[in-house]
Amino acid sequence: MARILITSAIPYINGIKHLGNLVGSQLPADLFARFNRALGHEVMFLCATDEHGTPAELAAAKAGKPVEAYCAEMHAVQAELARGFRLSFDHFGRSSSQRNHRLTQHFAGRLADAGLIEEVAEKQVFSIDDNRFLPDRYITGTCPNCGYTAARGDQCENCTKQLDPTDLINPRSSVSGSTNLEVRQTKHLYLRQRALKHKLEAWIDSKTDWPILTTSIAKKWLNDGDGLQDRGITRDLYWGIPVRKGDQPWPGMEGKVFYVWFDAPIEYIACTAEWADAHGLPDAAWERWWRTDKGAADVTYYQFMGKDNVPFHTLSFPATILGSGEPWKLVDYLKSFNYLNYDGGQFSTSQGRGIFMDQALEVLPADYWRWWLLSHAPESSDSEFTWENFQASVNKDLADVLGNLVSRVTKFALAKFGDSLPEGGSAGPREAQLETDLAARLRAYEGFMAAMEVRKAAAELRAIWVLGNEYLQAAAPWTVVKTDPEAAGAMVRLAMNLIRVFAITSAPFIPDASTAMMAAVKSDDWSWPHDLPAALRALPAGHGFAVPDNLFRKITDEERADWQVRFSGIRS
Ligand code: B3M
Ligand code: ZN
Repeated sequence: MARILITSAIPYINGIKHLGNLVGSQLPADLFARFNRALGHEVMFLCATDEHGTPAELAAAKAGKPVEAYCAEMHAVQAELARGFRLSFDHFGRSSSQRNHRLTQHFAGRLADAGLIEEVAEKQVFSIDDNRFLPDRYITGTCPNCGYTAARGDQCENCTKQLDPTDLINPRSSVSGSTNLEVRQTKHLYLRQRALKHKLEAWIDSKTDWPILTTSIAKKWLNDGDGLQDRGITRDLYWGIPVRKGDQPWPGMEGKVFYVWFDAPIEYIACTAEWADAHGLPDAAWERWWRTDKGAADVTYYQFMGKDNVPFHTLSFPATILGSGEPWKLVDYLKSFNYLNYDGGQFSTSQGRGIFMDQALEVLPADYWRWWLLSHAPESSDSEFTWENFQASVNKDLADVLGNLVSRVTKFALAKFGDSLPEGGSAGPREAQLETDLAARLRAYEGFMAAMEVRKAAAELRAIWVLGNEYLQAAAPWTVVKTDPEAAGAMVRLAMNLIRVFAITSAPFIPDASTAMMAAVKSDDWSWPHDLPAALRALPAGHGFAVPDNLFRKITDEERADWQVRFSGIRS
């Protein structure tokens, strides 16, 4: 039994996530966690909300709420949606937790002791009316290069020129629109990442099994242009983790907080501590997942995230860990994703374009979305959601292939043999062939799942369902029963066992349907079919079963057209 630590990128608190966010981290991480649990491994699967920073402050202000209350509410909303999508986190934490405060301050203290923190005096734009420093991207003005009037202080969206806020003509605060701005002196802590470059490089070079998408991004940031930059890890904000050196105050840094990207990945660790606290367990219970000197040496650690998060996980967070000089676990395998697009454009949180998690569940249950999203995961390239494709995939894969198999078998069996499995008959060459084919596909499926090849795993699972259908089609028990009821009975027994095997193997993708299938064959033995011949004989003659409600319904053309219109608009 292996020990497997899995973290999904932690979603920002400021609003409900869209399906592109979901398929880029949390959902594939859940697939992998469920698969490894099904194999009997010890899994710790974590996620949390990423609560700090200017976006959270502004979203709270927009909602007219204190930021603490806003975050608490949105955390509950996101946790509920995660449950709705059946995301099987062992804990869904909060980056604003006291655990994260203490750990973040601890890491900063260790980095300072190691001489890896530098204090840098800076000039920054202060908005007098807003009574706050403004991050570069919250200053708007006219681009000196192209004349675009809504250029941001970090970059002009129109001509892509990188800017300094002081380059802008007629600068104003994007928070309030005020032009009452001045440049003030401030001081920030910088993490001397450049001093860690060789350590980071050696570590990344040792990861020969990482996907190209991951390593190419890491190397680009390590070597491109001026190479790895030292990084400001503090901000002049109210909402965040107060800057302290371990449990000591940090003279000169009063009133400042750590940068959200400094504390967010530390939440992976803090989240595990929150989990232990929630279960009344001692520190040793979470440390055995993270400290190689306290039992984590045999843990394999997997991270899941969208490609835009890769630099922070291959460079910044490892710099924090390596720089601390303490034996914390580093990621072993980093699975990153491209983007999912929406119907000819991009999903966009700011523009409310696409389908958001709450809306998706209002329209259809989780399994439908899980299946489509995972079977179309943007792995080797970006992928696109279209309603036509979604409809086709649901109707064909889920309704026609899997759902139909289950309903046909159970209904036929009930009609001809009553509500328990018939006796007699024996397997012939067709059944032997099915076993061989199925075993081969099952091993391939396991291989793809273990390798986190999500799309290939989905294709293999679909092929497994198809094998079942083809078998039934060729064996035709509904014809055979007229002349040889015992032979038809043997086919039904096998088909019913197939349903159980399909339920177990499909559960990482479509957990609710799997539960319904197990209920239909009245089994609660979820053990993985390592020994397929035995698994196909697990339900004996006389075993009860029930006809379940339709597992999946079809999406009609009217519904599709309706949803297309409903989701084309802008969400407020
Ligand atoms: N919240 C960005 C995102 O959700 C950021 C991830 C943090 S992972 C430590 O894509
Ligand atoms: Zn411009």
